[in-house]
Amino acid sequence: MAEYSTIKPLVLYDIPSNESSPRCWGPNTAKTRFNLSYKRIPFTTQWVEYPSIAPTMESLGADPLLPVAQSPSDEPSYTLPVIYDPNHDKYVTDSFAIAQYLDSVYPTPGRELFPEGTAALQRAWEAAFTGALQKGLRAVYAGVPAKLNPPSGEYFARTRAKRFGVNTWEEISSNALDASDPSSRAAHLRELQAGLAGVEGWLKVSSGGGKWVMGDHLSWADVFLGAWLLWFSRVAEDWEEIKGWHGGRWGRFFDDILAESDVKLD
Ligand SMILES: N[C@@H](CCC(=O)N[C@@H](CS)C(=O)NCC(=O)O)C(=O)O
Repeated sequence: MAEYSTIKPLVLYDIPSNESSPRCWGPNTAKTRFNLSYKRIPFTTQWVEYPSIAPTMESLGADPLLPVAQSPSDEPSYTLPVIYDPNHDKYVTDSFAIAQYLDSVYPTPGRELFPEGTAALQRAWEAAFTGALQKGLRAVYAGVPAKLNPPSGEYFARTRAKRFGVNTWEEISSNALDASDPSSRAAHLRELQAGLAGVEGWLKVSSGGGKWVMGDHLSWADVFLGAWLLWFSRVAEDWEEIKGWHGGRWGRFFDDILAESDVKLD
């Protein structure tokens, strides 16, 4: 494997939780964290609170996320992760584009995130995976604001309530996590479990019985799943239960990808 210990460290822009260590928690920035760690590319983290993402990225000259990377009706918007590569004086936005950039500029033979010819299929994996879990995600989202610093917590609750089409965040959080409403909480968890059952079915037909989506080769598709598991582990009140589902597959997968990536959590 190529050795990158002598290059200038890249900068990963990430959103902090309100815990001192680790501070990382979000699924999108975690993908890049896994990628950099797995490829053994040195990096430092620059923490940015949600309301500061757009002004900070605009002032740095980083690109907004283009609508095509989201849905056709969306406006361009500033999102994290963004990386800055001082070795090429370049900012890159969007976890998928960053992974492709890293594969092309820092090839690491044997640790390619996109083995030849697999990028389109891996893009499709993202869509299928996100679609499969979408309905149960309220159980995870509900735990986020309490994990963030006040400016980010307030921003997250306000913007995500709008995205879910509800007036106040309490409609999300009480639906999903109010222990006095067990059926509602259970309903969201069961949706999540059903979504993960679908993903488990895909993993079961992976070649040669290897533990990764592509058998023995860890790729972007695994990082996508691993980053979501990191998110669940950091914010979902029910993580202990979730990681035991499907014969303990999710807990095992999470431990495996943390170890294989040697992920720098910060
Ligand atoms: N497809 C993008 C999605 C990035 C994204 O949505 N990031 C969230 C943080 S998890 C964000 O920065 N949101 C900004 C906002 O809500 O204003 C990627 O994978 O990088």
